[in-house]
Amino acid sequence: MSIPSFQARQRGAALIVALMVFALCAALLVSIEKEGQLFYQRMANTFIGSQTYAYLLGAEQLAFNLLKLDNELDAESENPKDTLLEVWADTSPPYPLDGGGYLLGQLLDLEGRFNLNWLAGREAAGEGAGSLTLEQRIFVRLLLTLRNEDGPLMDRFQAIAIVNAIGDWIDGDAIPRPQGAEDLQYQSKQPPYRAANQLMQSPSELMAVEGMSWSVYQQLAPLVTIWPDEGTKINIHTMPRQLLQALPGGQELDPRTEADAESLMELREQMGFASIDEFLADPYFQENDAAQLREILTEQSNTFLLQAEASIANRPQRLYSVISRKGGQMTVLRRTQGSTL
Ligand SMILES: [Ca+2]
Ligand SMILES: [Ca+2]
Repeated sequence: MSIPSFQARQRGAALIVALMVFALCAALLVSIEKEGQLFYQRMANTFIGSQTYAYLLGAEQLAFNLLKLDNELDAESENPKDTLLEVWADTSPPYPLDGGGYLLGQLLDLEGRFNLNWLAGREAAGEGAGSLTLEQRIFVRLLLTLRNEDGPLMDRFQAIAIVNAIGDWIDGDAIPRPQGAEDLQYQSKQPPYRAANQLMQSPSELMAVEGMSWSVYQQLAPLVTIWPDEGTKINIHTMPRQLLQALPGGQELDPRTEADAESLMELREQMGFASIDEFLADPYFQENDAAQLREILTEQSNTFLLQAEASIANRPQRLYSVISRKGGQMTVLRRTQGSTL
């Protein structure tokens, strides 16, 4: 081995080591930059998320102010009402936010809906055991108004079965009603579960009840509620058309047609109803026991649902807040993000 060739090999080895060190440094730098970008992205996401949520809470405050204002106006009125012609019910266009985002919100009256927890009742023995209560008959009719392009989503037999299954779901006992469902039915499902045997805590519990399907639930969800938990009535000024179709009928279980309810809906949109008595005096209710219906109707509401959406950097977020204004005091009863209640 000659000395020059030994030196040349040494130089070669040093070059390889230098190249390896360079490659290692380059790989480290790329990795550090990637981590840095991820860190920056995470920080930006957190910041945008917090900022959007702050806007959504702002929408809640705005809703409080509108409901307070309405409460003050109602306090000065001789005939206080909560109607869809009032300011709180306005659907305002999206409010533009800095940087191209938007904020929008809508207040809905939950006391214009059917309260599912009404269905726990049973017709008193002696008045025809096994028959349905006034509220249960209204709910059967409401179920029969649900339709798709092929016609009604269910027949009367299925509607009564759902009403009884909901009653069993809520009532404290384990004795099934006719066509109802208690633990026995739910424990044979995969996975097995048990009946709640208490008042519903969310309308989405409906999906666990025997006989309920996704298509029925989707149509029913905007028509039903579980709030307020006491003193529930239906506001004649805000109830949806399907509920108006379901309201009259006495002992009958067929709902009125859309066309039947239309003239009353038009009257409400144009002039509003003067009072519950005037509303019930309409020939639409002639076959009914007006005194019995009057018991479950009201002209005022104190439980509302705010549906708000805010978007910054094309990342929309939603907030659903159930707001109570009992005694003029604003309280958030439930707040959920992303999905409906
Ligand atoms: Ca009002
Ligand atoms: Ca039960």
